[in-house]
Amino acid sequence: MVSEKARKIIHIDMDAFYASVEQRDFPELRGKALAVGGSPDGRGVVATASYEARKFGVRSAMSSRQALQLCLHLLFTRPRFDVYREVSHQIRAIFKRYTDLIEPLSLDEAYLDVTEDKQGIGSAIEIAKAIKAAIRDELGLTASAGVSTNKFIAKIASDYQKPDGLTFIGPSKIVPFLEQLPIDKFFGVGKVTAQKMKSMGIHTGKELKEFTENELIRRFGKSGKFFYHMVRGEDNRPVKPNRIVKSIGIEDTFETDLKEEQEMLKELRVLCEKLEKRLEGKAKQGRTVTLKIKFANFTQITRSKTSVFYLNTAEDIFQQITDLFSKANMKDKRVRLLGVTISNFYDTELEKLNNPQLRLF
Ligand code: DCP
Ligand code: MG
Repeated sequence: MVSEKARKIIHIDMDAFYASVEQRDFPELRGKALAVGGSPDGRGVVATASYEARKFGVRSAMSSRQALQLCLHLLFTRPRFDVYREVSHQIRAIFKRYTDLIEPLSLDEAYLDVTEDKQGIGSAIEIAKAIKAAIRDELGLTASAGVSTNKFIAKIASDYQKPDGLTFIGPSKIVPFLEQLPIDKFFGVGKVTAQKMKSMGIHTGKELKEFTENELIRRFGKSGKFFYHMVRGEDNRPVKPNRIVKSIGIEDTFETDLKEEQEMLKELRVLCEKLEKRLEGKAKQGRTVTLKIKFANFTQITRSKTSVFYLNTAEDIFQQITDLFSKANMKDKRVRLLGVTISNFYDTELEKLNNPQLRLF
């Protein structure tokens, strides 16, 4: 086998991002259990919680009511997306000092390929240290970094010693690291896949490795191939700079198939709320909404609708979705998966206008 030159990949993720920005800008919030998003009257959901609040079990996407039950003295603030976007640009400018190969995943997270770095530092660990120091000194915030030879391992590594962590997983450590890793930490393994793997006796990477590629493909389709390689530390996905996001979607596979339309609408509403959060994080709004329904017999349909307005709230998206749903023939159908996607983004359309070579037609 011809081995490729090892890459040097860094994954950076800001610590308790929204909450840390609020604590930085409002000193009276420092050291306090704080939730950004949600409200003290119990309505809405928490976008993120300060580490002081996490000690009590408060987490992202938790209802305010539940968060308050866990932490009576929890403080709430409203999110300030314009400030988070500004900080996001500032961290990107710091990354740019070292490499142009930057792939942002959200406002607070990015992959960097520093195999060749602009300053000739040569060591990915030293670069990660320098980036963390610049974020601390210049922006008054902390980030965690993961350093390895591929994206998947770098991302897991950045999460390993949060907050303010720096974790390096070198080539010789990758295989043992993956062997002990719980299966639900693997990239692409959601709750339903994790459940299925557990029912096959797979709880860790080591147990996943006992299955042949064909067996995994048979059980998990195309993802099976991906899992087979992933658990062997083989992840060649490149760091893709300036990714133009064309659509953002969210879907859920249910442990038991849904039978009632009311239940399906309830799940669709939850998906729209989650989608709204994702859109906020990426500052996106789009005109086309797509509903995806996969039935118990694995057939699937998708239905789309394009509005004249740009949409970015759960309310507006859900309205389009209910309309699409009411036109689908759901009689006697059982549903195993529902998905909601939004596309035709405002900024992508602008970009196409400004860069004719990006035009797809
Ligand atoms: N976010 C959100 N809703 C979620 C998850 C996250 O609105 N369900 C927002 C708030 C977070 C930001 O995105 O501050 C970044 O998400 P992370 O998952 O990186 O979480 P944090 O940065 O808050 O915490 P951590 O220190 O665990 O990275
Ligand atoms: Mg983060």
